[in-house]
Amino acid sequence: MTTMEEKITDAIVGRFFDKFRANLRLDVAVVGAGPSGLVAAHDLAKKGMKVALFERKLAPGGGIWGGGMLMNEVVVPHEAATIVKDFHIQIKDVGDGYNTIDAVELASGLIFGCTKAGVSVFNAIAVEDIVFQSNQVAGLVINWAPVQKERMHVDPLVVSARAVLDSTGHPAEVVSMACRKASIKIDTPTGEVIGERPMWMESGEASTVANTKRLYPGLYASGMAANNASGGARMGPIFGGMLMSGRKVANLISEDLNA
Ligand code: 48F
Repeated sequence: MTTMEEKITDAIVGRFFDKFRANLRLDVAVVGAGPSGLVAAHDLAKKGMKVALFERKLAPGGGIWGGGMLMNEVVVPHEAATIVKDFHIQIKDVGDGYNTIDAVELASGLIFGCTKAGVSVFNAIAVEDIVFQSNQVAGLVINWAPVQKERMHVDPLVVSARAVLDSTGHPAEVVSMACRKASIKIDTPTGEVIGERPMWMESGEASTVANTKRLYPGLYASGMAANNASGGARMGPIFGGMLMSGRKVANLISEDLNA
């Protein structure tokens, strides 16, 4: 007879590996579950794409949870309110064109919206390299985050994807890795990662969306990763640019993949 212990372990192992196996060949692999990656993954899944999101930390949500300086409220301008409403997240008007959102509701609402839209979210998995074939970014090299953190000498595994989205926030890890390891020139004014500029909220909000684009065949960037790549300013706890960047990149990727 199967013991309860065997049943529980078998259920988890079986379900996890079914999920993992079903995501070895993707339309879009999203790296980083901050606001821009979560909106992008959600929108792409809603458009019928096969999407998986890989997040190094145990809890997806990126820089949302802590609001500004650990005060867990964030600000979103009116022009991004429709995106938030798509996720049934509550906003509160504070005048002058701005709204506040409870940071915990924003993070959890975006994550729940993603999974409900059909995105497979793999937390505690870090992306450590890209697949680069025939001059195209074609997938991700992944490993358990604790393996990376402990610097264990353990070989990774690989998933293939028609498009890779770098939504890793300030470090733009995937784009930087691609430039360094594949020696590619990306679609920025210098052909390289220019680096994030200091705080300028108004400029950073606009440049986050403007800098959201395809940087190389198969490689896209959103959110602060896009600003880092193209030299945009940081903007702190206002999240309109992040949410609109996620929506913009989802439209770009789906147009490219459906072309
Ligand atoms: O930084 P993050 O929230 O990304 P974002 O969408 O939003 C930026 C804002 O949170 C904030 C801001 C708002 O004005 O400036 O900073 O640009 O989330 C990025 C996520 O990517 C994960 C990281 O743990 C975080 O949750 N990440 C980074 N590198 C990797 C990764 C990696 N190599 N593999 C997997 N996940």
